[in-house]
Amino acid sequence: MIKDIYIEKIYNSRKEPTIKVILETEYGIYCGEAPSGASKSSYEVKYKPISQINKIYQKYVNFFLNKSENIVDKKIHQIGINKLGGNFSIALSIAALKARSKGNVWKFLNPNARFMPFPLGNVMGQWNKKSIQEFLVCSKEKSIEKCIKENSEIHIEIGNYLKKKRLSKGLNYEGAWIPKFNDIKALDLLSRVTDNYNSRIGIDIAASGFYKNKKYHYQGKKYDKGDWLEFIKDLIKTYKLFYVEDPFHENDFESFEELKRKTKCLIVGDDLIATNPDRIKKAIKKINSVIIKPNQVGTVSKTLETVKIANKNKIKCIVSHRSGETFDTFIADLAVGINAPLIKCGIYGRERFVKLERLIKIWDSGNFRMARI
Ligand code: 2PG
Ligand code: MG
Repeated sequence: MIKDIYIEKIYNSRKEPTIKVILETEYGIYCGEAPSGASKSSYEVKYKPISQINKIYQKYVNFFLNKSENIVDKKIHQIGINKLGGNFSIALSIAALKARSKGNVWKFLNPNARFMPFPLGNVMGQWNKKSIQEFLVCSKEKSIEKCIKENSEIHIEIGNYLKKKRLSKGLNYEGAWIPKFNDIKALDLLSRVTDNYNSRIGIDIAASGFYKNKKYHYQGKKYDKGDWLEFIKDLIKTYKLFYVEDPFHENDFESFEELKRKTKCLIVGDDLIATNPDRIKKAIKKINSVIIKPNQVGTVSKTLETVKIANKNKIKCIVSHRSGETFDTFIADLAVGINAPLIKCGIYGRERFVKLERLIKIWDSGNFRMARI
């Protein structure tokens, strides 16, 4: 039973204001926090400005007070996420699930969960919308602690190299190094470094960011969709990529399908699906993996609907952080509880690391082994 609800303005890793919802129940106090994206899909639910949240809270808080935490998501959908705002909805929904599970979300979602997702770490990245957005590593070690350690070592080694050569522009939103050189050089460096580790390379192209007038405007050149597909296929082959996220713009289901047919790589839909059950229904047999970001769709129950459709259709779920993150560790529990083979939550920065720490804690609490990808 929800005895009281409070809201608090907090700041995400980008120092933007966001919202924390605090639920007081008969079993204790549970919180949920709303992260925020920078490169968003147009199919995501919309956030309300923080200045309006207090008014929304006043208007709707009575719908939830003295009700069971079990019906929070149902009530959110009755009211409508467009009225509550995606930020208020997701923070409330996460807090309610934590209350339902008395803080042990992964166990509540799946008491028999035994597999630990492999962490995908952001090592390099750009923020100019004309290049590949993220260069990722994923250790193949046999325990979560070893995987985290190896991802961190690669992050440190790349950082040291860039700083020594004066080729670093600092860190981006996800705590990854921004190199002063182009994507091909970044991939060359990453593959040289990872050769000495038990690791794999992935990228998030976030291709919607540079798709305009039916062409991909990439590093001074224009590609039509056929040429672009060949370019990505070559990258996968040359750099032995195991993971490619959003290689095409958010409406091009067909190219995702074609690329999936032509390679063994994980072809991952992020902006394409926006964690939306209706969008994943359209992507069956077209992608082999999907990004799961609960704040894209506004409630945990809608997120789990998308996961269910993905699992039924052998689409792998990759739980992911947002570029503007909070200290909430919910996505770590979610990844374990839904049996996700991968979790993308960065390497560097406290908001990222608390999620990895939570995974270590879960690992230590039971009999886990690393997932099968
Ligand atoms: C992505 C993310 C997370 P954002 O595209 O996958 O790294 O970025 O949260 O800005 O959408
Ligand atoms: Mg992405």
